[in-house]
Amino acid sequence: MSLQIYIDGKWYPKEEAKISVFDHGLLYGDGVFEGIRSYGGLVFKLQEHLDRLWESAHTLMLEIPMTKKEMEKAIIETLRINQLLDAYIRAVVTRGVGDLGLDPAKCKKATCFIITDKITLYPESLYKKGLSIVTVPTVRNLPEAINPSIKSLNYLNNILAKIEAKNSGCVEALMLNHQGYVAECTGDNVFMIRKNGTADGKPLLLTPPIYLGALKGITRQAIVEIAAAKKLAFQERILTRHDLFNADEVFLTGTAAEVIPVVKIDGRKIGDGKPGPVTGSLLAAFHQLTKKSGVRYSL
Ligand code: PXG
Repeated sequence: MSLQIYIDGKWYPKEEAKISVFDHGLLYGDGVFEGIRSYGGLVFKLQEHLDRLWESAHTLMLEIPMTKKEMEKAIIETLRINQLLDAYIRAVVTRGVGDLGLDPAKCKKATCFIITDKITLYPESLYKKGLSIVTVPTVRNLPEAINPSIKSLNYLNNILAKIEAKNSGCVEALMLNHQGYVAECTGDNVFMIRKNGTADGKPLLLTPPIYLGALKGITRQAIVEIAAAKKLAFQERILTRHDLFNADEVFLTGTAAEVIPVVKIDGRKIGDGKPGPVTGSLLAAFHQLTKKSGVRYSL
């Protein structure tokens, strides 16, 4: 059976799942989305993803034509119809069908669709060997322009950065903000570890504050909570490329990547050039969390 896609209350085979060319999500990138995962019949951090979707929509004055509970039901029903226990879930809300003008008031009702599919993971070798990333010239969107905390359908900023990374032979880009401070990657938040970073010589985990121009990542938050439970010292701190170059470990976090080590940035070796022990223990703890927490469903 073909993959079934939810659009505005009905399910369609993927070949027939279509939305209008007059939808402002397509014409202007006017809409919001979430990328969510389920692990063995548990939807990970579903409430947090729905909250972020609703917050992004609120800022855009985009009214989502269903409740969070209804969206939750629609997601779980879509997973069931497609018989998926381990899945990548994409929930999208667009401004809806309007005319060729910008005016969102011409769009009478938002369009909601949900795609659930098998997840395509980064190859296992990247977790074993670690990523090599590169700083790109395209800076992260200004918070005063398109705030990076809005998970909108306008991802051109990130796509340009991704193209620049790929042109340099890397799969991921390090993005700075307009002041030159580390912001995030194209679809992941960034962390670093100093192995003797605390006053008493213990490891210190650092990540840039959100206001410097990053998405408030749900995986980022999970890692911060895991660090607290492990009594690993953590601070949000303004970071430069110099700080990352001289870190003992660097890793990225995101729904797709989970926790992935970075071993080279702009040709500089990070630490000993191999994925580090703190990154490894955070990834293991994250895997544990995905196995035991989430919204449970059965097929
Ligand atoms: N920063 C940005 C810009 C993102 O888009 C993250 C950080 C990580 O957030 P979460 O909540 O997932 O921990 C994201 C999320 C993909 C893909 O297929 C990932 C995202 C968006 C679109 C596609 O890897 N990212």
